[in-house]
Amino acid sequence: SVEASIPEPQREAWKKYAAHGFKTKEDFEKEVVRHVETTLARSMFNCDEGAAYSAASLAFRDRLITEWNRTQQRQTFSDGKRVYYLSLEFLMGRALDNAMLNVGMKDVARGGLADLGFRIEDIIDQEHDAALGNGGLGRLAACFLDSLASLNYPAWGYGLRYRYGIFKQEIVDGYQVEVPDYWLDFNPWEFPRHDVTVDIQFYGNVRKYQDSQGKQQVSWEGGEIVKAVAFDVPIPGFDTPATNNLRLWSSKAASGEFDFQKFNSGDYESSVADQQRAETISAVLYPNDNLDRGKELRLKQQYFWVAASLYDIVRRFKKSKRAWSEFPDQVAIQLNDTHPTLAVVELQRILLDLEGLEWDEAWSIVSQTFGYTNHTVLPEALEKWSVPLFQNLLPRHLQIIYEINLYFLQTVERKFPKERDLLARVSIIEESQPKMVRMAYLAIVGSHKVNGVAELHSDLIKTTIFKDFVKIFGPDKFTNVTNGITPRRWLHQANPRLSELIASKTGGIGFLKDLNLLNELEKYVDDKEFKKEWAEIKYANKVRLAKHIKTTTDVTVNPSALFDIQVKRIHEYKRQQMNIFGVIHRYLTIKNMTPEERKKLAPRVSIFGGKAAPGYWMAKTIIHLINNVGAVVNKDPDVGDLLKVIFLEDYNVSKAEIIIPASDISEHISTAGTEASGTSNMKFVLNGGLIIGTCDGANIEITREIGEDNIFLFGNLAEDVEDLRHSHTYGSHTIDSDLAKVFEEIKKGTFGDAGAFSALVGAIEDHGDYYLVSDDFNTYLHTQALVDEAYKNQDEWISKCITSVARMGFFSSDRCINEYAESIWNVEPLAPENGDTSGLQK
Ligand code: F58
Repeated sequence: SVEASIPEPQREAWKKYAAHGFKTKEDFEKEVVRHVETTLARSMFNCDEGAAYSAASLAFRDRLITEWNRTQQRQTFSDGKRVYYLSLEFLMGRALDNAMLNVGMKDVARGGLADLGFRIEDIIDQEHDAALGNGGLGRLAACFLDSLASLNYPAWGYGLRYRYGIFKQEIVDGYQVEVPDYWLDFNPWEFPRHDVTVDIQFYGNVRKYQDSQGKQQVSWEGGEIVKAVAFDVPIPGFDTPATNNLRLWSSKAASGEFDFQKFNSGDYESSVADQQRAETISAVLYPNDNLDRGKELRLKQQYFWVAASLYDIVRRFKKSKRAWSEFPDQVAIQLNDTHPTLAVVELQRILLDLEGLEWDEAWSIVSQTFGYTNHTVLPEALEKWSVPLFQNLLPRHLQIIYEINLYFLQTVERKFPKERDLLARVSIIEESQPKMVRMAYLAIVGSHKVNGVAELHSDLIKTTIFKDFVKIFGPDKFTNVTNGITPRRWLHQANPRLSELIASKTGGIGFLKDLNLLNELEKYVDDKEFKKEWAEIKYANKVRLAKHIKTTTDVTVNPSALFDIQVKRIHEYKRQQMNIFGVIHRYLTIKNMTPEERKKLAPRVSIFGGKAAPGYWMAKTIIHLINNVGAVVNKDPDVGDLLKVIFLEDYNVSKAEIIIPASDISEHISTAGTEASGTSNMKFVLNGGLIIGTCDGANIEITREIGEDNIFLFGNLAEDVEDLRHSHTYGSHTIDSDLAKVFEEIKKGTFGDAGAFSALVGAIEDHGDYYLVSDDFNTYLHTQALVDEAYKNQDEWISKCITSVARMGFFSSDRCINEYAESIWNVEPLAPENGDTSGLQK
């Protein structure tokens, strides 16, 4: 703030001693030793790998914060528009490796650590993942932060600092067991800002009164206050000094540590209870993926985070002393799904109740500021909140929602006077028992743009769940921004050897900033030497994964076998059950083969990984079946190397970095029309693996880019799904004959107690097969057979892989962020001035 700024005459001293962060290997070593000896209070006599990791991270953190400061100053002085990305999830994974690569100092760090007695890989491996997300949505937010910084966009992320991230998954006797993930024990990547706090109000009541000028005023009074404390995480861009900020809010009792009054009067328990209740708000990430549960604590989390973030954004805007009408020229806020939709209401409340603007003026500012990204069409995932719950927790916000709805419905009524049903259909308030607030509708009404995350998905939202809104607002409000991934983490960091090989053929590491340069690789599709190197790298990555499999599951797999991988959250719509049924079918086929026939078969390792939501029983059953099948197959001497079935425990970002580069084929086999985009499909192809997949989400655009010959597509199309479902329920539903054989075997008890899997089988046999497993099973098996055949011709296979990688430029999250910037946010990059370099070393 202005009051805390140092007077001009004393600033010389500050400039002279300004922190710069290390630049050379020697400086880096000095910093590491200093942090070990002072920050950590240890010495060379008790410096283990954990301490070395901490000290190395602190050295990098110091460097980042210097650039962070400069970036923030530059953005403040330039006084341009900023982007705020509001997401309840940021699935960041590890930070050290990423920071070293983005600032171009990994080799320096490798040398420095070696001088100090450590191997850099062991040090990187010490880091606990920041797992503040469930899956695709949270990881997308993390990729976006990387691109925003790398492209020099002035942007902040806002999220929650969960004390417990997504649970750790253990497999015990084939079952998933959840273990809490307490990750904050020592986190060198965050800066607590105990001076940046916001008081957040809950409950209470609303009072209307006339002020001294006779104007109607509204005040929200009483209830309870919880304090939000900011924790900042610096986000380094790649090959630029620009360092953005991710601000995570942590909750704390407003009264401080605990209530001394109560404490002194002997009421120890309740004084501590208040504190604990406040801290509960940011305690834990809800572990549901694509399911909405409507719990009060979740709504509290949402408001807590949204209110603190908006307070911060508005405070920053007010410092510029501009007129309110300029707010949308200075601020773009993106809603990552409906979870932050309360921000729309909160901004309207601030402008109306606190700043005294008229409704229309305020609403025009609000609706120009927000953009909303939808990530799902699954009805069970669309957020709704009960009106009574809202009334109790956020009484003023509920009033404002009713008013937003009233004005909205009035305009609809004027435009479509004869359509009574339409009003009920698009009302933000669902007239159910109890009434519900439909958050997606609120987000649409409160935003100037709504986007889906892949072409098919964006078309589907326009023709199904949001059809009425297209009619009301016109088609231009709805747009598509196909998802992307950061090539820095998902190629350069996860697959350094491939990155190096690509760099050697495309004129350096420029492709990491302009992924279309991958095109150059097409020249080498028939280059023998190049292909040999390519194959060697894939093999080495498979050896690395095989080692991981050995240490974690004690199963030995052959790295020459075809690695077939499906890693993602476990969900019926993603159809891991279809995959494991296919594996069982393969097992039965092998059992029935003669030894000669077996010799001709390509050996396969089927690898699964992913967490089931703790309350999602069917998903847990799928995990159980996979493990039981593995237990039978992996020790069957008839099978040997021909088939191995692996379930990798606790799939997360850092494990993905080992798993993805090792795949030959990966499975993206959701029922058509259910997976909004998928992003791991992009990661697998970028790492030189092929895909077996359905015509769903981004698979369709991947096919368009890389060519139909380079992907194994199968299954019914989205446009036919509805009719098929209808025919299951109202016509006759015969189960595919191969699938029936698989079910027979499960029922015989070959894979353990058949009763354990009866619901899984029953969902398909008796309960309508909602996800069309039986309908797609035949073409799935057939297409897997094509994969077997294709893999036998390694030379052609590798050509397909190289061609695919060469054509993946489109899927960089840089392209994606540029599209958001241009078509939704209307923001420009702010390039660092000449001479303002981070001392990049490649
Ligand atoms: C995912 N959604 C989509 N939601 O399923 C996936 O197709 C898409 O690629 C990705 O978003 C990015 O656009 C997703 O991950 C969640 O995990 C939510 C978490 C909070 C509760 C509701 C689901």
